[in-house]
Amino acid sequence: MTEVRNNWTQDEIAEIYHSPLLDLVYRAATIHRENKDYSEVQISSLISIKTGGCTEDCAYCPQAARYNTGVGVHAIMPKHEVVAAAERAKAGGASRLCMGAAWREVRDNRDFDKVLDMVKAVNELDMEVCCTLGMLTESQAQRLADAGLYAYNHNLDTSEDDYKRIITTRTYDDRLRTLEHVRKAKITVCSGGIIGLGETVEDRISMLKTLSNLPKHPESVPINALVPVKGTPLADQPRVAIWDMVRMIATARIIMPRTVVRLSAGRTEMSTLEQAFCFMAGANSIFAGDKLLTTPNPAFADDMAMFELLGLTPRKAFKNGRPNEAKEVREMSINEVIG
Ligand code: SAM
Ligand code: DTB
Ligand code: SF4
Repeated sequence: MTEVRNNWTQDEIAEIYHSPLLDLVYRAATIHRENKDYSEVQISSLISIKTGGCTEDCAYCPQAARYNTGVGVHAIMPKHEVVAAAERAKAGGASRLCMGAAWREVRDNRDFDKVLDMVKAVNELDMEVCCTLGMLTESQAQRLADAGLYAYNHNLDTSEDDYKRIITTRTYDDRLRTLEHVRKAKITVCSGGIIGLGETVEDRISMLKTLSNLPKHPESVPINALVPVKGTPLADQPRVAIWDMVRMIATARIIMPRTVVRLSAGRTEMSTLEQAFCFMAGANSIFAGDKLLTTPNPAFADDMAMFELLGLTPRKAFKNGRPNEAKEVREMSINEVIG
């Protein structure tokens, strides 16, 4: 098993990122095979439980109220609809359901009580439940953990230096604080970013440095390619080159060897061959289902055909144990010793 390090430097990561592409992919693939069952790919299904009308100014986001993107504002989805969507996703092979809300932060109100109920209900379906609801306090994270939340998604998006160019309504430290609250509540951490925002390569490397130098690596790191949406300030950004996606995924795989690296937004623009290269480079998770939160995603049947063609199998839920189970606790302590 590859050593888990939490002290990667910018120069070390840059050297990996800039290595000749085939060497980079070969190294990442080798590490992937040493640490993971590389033919297993996690299928996570996304559902937008509260869409649009967000107060934040994230320059990429179609759900920010201040941009004219055509995304309407909806009330929170009823629990029965969420459960029905979860059941459909499970029947299709998804082991995780991620519920997203267009909120700056969670408030202790009736909507949060509804989310807690949804978490309990999806947990009872024996799926890994994930939420992405914006900033959390320590006690909100604990309430989500008590309801059975398995993972919390909270992306860093870009580097600390670049953050102000993309979002002015909160800080990088706000983001890191929420990740601390999630860790403290013993919920697994899902945190990654977006490429194609107009960031420099140094920004990408710096974001990977922040993620890999957290006291414990995130269990999942989503790598999103920007989906440019009309009406947002980043609507005219050029499409991300596939090689940039491959370099990000491979570098993440090498520096965070036990982490699930998710090939996230942007797959509708990628061919099967391009996605195969990303799996080769160490990606072992996707968001599946016809929609991400508000933008399209490949059709489920096409993804299943791709799995068949590439010999990939969907990963089962709770492979690393449930939170607070002996196996998980044991793995955490080994990681902590190594880290
Ligand atoms: N409001 C919460 C938050 O910001 O944490 C949760 C939902 S938010 C839509 C979740 C993540 O989606 C963002 O952090 C960002 O990384 C990603 N995202 C949003 N719009 C995107 C886009 N147009 N292209 C790629 N990723 C996007
Ligand atoms: C993540 O890293 N990507 C997902 C999920 N976490 C919440 C969201 C992608 C959103 C793409 C734009 C949209 O569909 O609105
Ligand atoms: Fe709101 Fe999240 Fe979109 Fe930012 S990314 S505008 S916080 S929904």
